[in-house]
Amino acid sequence: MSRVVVVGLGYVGLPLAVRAAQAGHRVFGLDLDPAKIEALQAGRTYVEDVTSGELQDVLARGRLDVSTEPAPNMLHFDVGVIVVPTPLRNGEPDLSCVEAAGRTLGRFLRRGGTVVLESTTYPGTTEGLLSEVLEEESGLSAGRDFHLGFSPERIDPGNRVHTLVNTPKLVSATTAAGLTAVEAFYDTVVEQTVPVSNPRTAEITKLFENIQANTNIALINEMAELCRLLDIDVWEVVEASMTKGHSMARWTPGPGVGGHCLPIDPMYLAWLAREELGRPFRFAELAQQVNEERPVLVAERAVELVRSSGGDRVLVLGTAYKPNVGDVRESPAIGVVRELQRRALDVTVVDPHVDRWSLTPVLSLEEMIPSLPNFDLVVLVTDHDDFDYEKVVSEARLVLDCRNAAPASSNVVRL
Ligand code: SAJ
Repeated sequence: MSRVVVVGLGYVGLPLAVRAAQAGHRVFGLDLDPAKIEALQAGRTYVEDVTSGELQDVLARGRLDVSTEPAPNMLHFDVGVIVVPTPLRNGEPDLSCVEAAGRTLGRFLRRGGTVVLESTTYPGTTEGLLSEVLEEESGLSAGRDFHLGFSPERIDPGNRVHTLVNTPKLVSATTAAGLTAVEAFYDTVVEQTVPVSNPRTAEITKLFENIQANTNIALINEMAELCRLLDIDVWEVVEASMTKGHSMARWTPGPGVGGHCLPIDPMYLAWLAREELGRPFRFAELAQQVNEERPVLVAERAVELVRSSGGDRVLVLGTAYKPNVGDVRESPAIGVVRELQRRALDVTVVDPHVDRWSLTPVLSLEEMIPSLPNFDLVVLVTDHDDFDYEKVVSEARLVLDCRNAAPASSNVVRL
């Protein structure tokens, strides 16, 4: 059993902290957000992949403590894991959270300790910025006095098949002894660890995983627009291509790409390519451009449809960035709604998973069905399982379906 500190208790950090506690470690979870800590101390989860029961169990057994403030019992931690956001600021990497977390851990780091970064970032962050702040705060030397590594998170929010435990976990460290320490920790929390040569390799592998997704989504989005103009059903093209059975992966067109990963992470590598190599990383930039155009395209199609009906009232179904989650970060729905409002349309939204939404009036799921006839157009942006698509089509005047989720009908137009 080790003494483990997890810095950042979001949709990646909380599952890791709870899993480490379940595996028998003594875990101390840190998060700057008092609302998160208050919820956790009350035994309430806020992450789809951790149930309140699992949380309450490790709290009751004294395996997990959480706080907004570091505490003396963090001293001499065995393993410190940094799982904090790595957003963009004005289109450039913002590693301020990683630096702050590194400084916090550095103050409690002692000889023999291990620090692992999980946050997605450009190659060179672990051995550069993070190593520097840890050494400054601790007075120790990375690789000699403490171990330092990188292990990318691969959480797919809401995915019940591929979980933290059964998704192979890349592990890396700056030294062989460090790799042994990092591997030993993760071997207690996941089924399979996959060592790679060094942190830079692990950092860029994670970015490659998300860039290939973002690029493929941009490709199918571009295909969708071409097929529409050629009067070809792109969804039939997708399904037909899958019959090949090999060397094809199923990507589907949509209203854009949301979440705090796919629209963000590739730009870390695009920035590094320009900044350090003086050359663009074209696929990342092109995919970003294509995907960012989608919400505007949705709004343009919606305006055409509404104007032809002489109305202006639009109901948007789904504001989360993907089905069955409540996260609106970078959600395409935000771009769609803002563009519709810019075109002076009267927009209302429904999303039973999203608690905080301030851009428009909100209808509850219960209010939605009886209200449908009051709207000139329904735009299906996020295809939550909660929506009764048969009912929506039967009650709505007109539906613009961005997800191929509604049944075919004379009043349904596909994006
Ligand atoms: N989307 C499409 N078409 C698709 C797939 C997704 O339009 O075929 C859209 C979704 O609607 C959503 C966005 O892309 O708006 C991202 O959704 P996602 O489920 O593909 O990705 P995330 O952000 O939830 O999780 C991704 C996953 N990485 C990859 O798909 C390579 C997940 O496995 C990662 O662990 C996660 O990023 C991460 O944390 O990096």
